[in-house]
Amino acid sequence: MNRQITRRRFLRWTGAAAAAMLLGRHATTAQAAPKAGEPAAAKAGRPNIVYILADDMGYGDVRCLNKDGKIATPNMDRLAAGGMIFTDAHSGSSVCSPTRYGILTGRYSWRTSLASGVLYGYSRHLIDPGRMTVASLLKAGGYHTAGLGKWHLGMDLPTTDGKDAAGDGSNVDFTAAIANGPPAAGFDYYYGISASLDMPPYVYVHNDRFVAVPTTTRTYIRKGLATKDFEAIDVLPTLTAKAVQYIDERAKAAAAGDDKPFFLYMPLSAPHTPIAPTKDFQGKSGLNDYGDFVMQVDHTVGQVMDALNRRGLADNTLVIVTSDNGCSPAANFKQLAEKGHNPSCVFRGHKADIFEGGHRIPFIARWPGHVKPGSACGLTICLTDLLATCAAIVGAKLPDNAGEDSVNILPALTGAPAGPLREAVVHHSVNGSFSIRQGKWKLELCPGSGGWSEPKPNSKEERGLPDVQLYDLTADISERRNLQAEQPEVTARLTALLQSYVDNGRSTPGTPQKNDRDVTIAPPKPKAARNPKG
Ligand SMILES: [Ca+2]
Repeated sequence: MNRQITRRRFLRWTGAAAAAMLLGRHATTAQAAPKAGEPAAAKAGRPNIVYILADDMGYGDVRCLNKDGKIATPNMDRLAAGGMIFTDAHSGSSVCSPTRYGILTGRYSWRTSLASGVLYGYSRHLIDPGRMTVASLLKAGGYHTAGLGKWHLGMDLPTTDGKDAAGDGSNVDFTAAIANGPPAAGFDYYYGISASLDMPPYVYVHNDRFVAVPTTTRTYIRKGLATKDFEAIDVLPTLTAKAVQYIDERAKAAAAGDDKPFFLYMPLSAPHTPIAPTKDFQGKSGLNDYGDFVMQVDHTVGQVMDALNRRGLADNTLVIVTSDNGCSPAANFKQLAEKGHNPSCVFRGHKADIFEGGHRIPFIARWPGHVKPGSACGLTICLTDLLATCAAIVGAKLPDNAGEDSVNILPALTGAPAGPLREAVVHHSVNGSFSIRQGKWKLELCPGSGGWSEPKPNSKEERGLPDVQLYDLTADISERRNLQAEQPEVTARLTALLQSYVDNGRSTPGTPQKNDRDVTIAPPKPKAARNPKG
């Protein structure tokens, strides 16, 4: 299958230099433009793309997705009224770093060296600098690209002794340039934090530099180096203000003749721990501080939409709001249940799990003139699909060594897909357990949650359970009746399909690729699941 960049289109949009760079890196030969019709979007003018990624916000936390939800989310509801909700959207993993890798590269993270768990604030880069990302694709396609938020994909920090950064940051040279961070992944502009809001260093990063040298410490779950003026409570408002400022700047640039569309990737730091809503939101949900923090995330969505509307950009912008995994138990499910609210809606489990609560996530898309207002889509999609979707929007063909697990969801966004978009989707839990879903069938290659809910990996509750779980999600959305013994053919078929995705280094059509490590789909070796608050 031809997945190579369409040279002619790139030359036309970006000039020879950018196209040559992209082609040199990702493709060996140039191809003529595809004969099939160009995407409508490419013909009509490329849209701006704004991608807002909440951190640990559950499917059930968004009112328009959960009629029984008790958190007011008027801005996300308004976005849905003007666009489309997806009821079967999934993150590739049930924790932060691997999902983010998948979003930006279109490749499942379990193909990398990260076999389980997450990265930390001083971790080295996970995205190979030679790998195409959504940002590098769009940049080569003529976009201005910005990232505002929590990176959590590692970056190579400069050190005073030439060794890797120590876990406590003691050898980091906070005055020197950072390598293989957001700029290397294709972002023209980046402002944010290196990992989760509870992972040091508590120092903002601007492009490839820390903004200041930390001279003190802070403890947000974890203790670590911090600048004197860094406060966790300020991070979401800061990112929101930066986003509004960025949209204003792009509008001014357009007025001055720079008509580049923009890609704004906003991986928010919230409602992840430390759960720290600002004073304006404290007590507002009537539930608990987590409910308040979700309301503040919703407010951020509203601020971004207001800025787009104020600048007349909303009509030509594809806005996506989603979450990197399910809600964390840090939200206090028991307390929320007492008020009638379930962040996981009808789904079993939560963040970190192989169950639906770990990876079925909110997904709302708005794009006037392309996405039907007030519509809903029940097709299975995955956050790894962004790369292929953006390629389709700009009329580019992906090379074989990019977006190995990315499927174009534009047919779903714009109306009438002929059938399922994906052959299947693969999920991964915090301890490295696999699951594969095809249609109504979901096979989980572990006896328990593979994460933080019961039955936990290697717990006494898990002992004696079958090695695998097979659920019929049409009849049993809450994954309670394991059918693996009754449906051995389905179990065997899905196991073989997953193995073929591993062996081929990809789950989409194209030339087989290599994984970065030997991947085994068998249940992980006994090791207690840690709670890294990732
Ligand atoms: Ca997360």
